[in-house]
Amino acid sequence: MSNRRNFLTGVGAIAGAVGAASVSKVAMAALPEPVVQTKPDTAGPLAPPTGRPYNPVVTLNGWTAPWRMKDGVKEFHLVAEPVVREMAPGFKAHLWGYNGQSPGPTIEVVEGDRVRVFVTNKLPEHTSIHWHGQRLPNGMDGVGGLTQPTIQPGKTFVYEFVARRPGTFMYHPHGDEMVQMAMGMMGFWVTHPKGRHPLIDEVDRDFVFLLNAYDIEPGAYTPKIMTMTDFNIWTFNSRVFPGIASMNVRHGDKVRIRVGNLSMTNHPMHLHGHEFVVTGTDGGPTPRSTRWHEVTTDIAVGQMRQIEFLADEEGDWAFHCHKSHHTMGAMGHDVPTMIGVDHRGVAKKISQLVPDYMVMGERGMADMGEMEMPLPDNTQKMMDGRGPFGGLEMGGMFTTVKVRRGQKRGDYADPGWFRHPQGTVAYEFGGALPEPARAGGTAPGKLPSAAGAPAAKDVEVRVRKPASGHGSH
Ligand SMILES: [Cu+2]
Repeated sequence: MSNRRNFLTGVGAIAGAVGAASVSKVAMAALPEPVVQTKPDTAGPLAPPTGRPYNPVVTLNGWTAPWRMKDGVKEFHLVAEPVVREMAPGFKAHLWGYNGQSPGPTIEVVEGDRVRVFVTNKLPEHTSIHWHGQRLPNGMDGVGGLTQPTIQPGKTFVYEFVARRPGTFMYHPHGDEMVQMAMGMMGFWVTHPKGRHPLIDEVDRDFVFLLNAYDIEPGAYTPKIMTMTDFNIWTFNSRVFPGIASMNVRHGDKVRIRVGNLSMTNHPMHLHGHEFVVTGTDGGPTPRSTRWHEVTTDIAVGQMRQIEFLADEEGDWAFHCHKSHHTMGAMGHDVPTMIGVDHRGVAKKISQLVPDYMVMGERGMADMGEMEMPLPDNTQKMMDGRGPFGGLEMGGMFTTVKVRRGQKRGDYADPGWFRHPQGTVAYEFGGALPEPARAGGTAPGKLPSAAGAPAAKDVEVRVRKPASGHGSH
């Protein structure tokens, strides 16, 4: 077990809290001890100590729940509880999650396993867990009020079913769902195939994470729970760049990345430098005839996609949501477009009155990533993270796939920034700049009028950056 794992066995005294549900006599026996993770680090793969073998996944800034084997049944214990999640260094959020973290631990089982999950509710309100995508008895589906009574605070329920089909799944509450998912309650579930599967290839690396979003005001610690679309913190597994771990692989590795979307909008996920195929959805593996190469795949709300590619180009390759405002951090929505506006005079006057005054975005917004504007405590910088060449100007759903020849098989350690071979980095041109030829000899800054046409009144259009009121992300 990786030494980065820091398991505390905090919640010991809940035996006897078994509540209303009585699934079987076995289920009424002592509960397995819940395992709690207090750090947001990426834990190494958890090789299965019992049960059938499989190639474990690695959860970005997360971990896999250990289990107890009891009479041939894999028993897990999830504790729904308030947690403190470090979203990035210097930025903590008060969320709800499972076993010390949001998202909760990844559950890994094998096709055909009988699984029993004890769910203890330590939240101030009722909850339930829905096992998204699973084939199971209706009464185990976890929809509060529809298929079971909700789990009241202090109570423990038992879910039990056979993991019937291999694939990529999620779990989340189905009781006060909008609030509880806005607070971070969710987790990943992987059912590995029990043997060779015609549509599931063996891979060298298998990463998983969830897309989620929060509305946390600068300086606040707790997400706003009534937000429907206007979220401002865009996360992989409740982490924002530069807090998101890189995916470190060996040159030549076959890599699988499984992504589930439990935010309230779609995310076109984009990989640099390689083409991938979508090999599975929450419905299972895709038929080979449906797979084509692409570099971006859109993941709608409530969907999962698993992508696969051969990591055969060395370097630090960006992997991010292609909605550009989803790779940025908490920002006010009322920043006007100031590009091209010279307000030095005004700024000077204001700064005599307000010493810290800064004008936002006079030359674009790139300056804002590095500027020393005072921020409230516990606020994510809007665009943070430094690379080997300077600021990355990314603050949300962004990470890298680091492909290295020197990476050992099975080694997930961060190799640091890529050292580019000499002569392979874009460089500044040092020669003289010729005047660009412009149609009709129009002066720079003016739109050329149609060739030959009499000079009509020029129409100038200015592009306005989306400011307030972009409610439909
Ligand atoms: Cu996005």
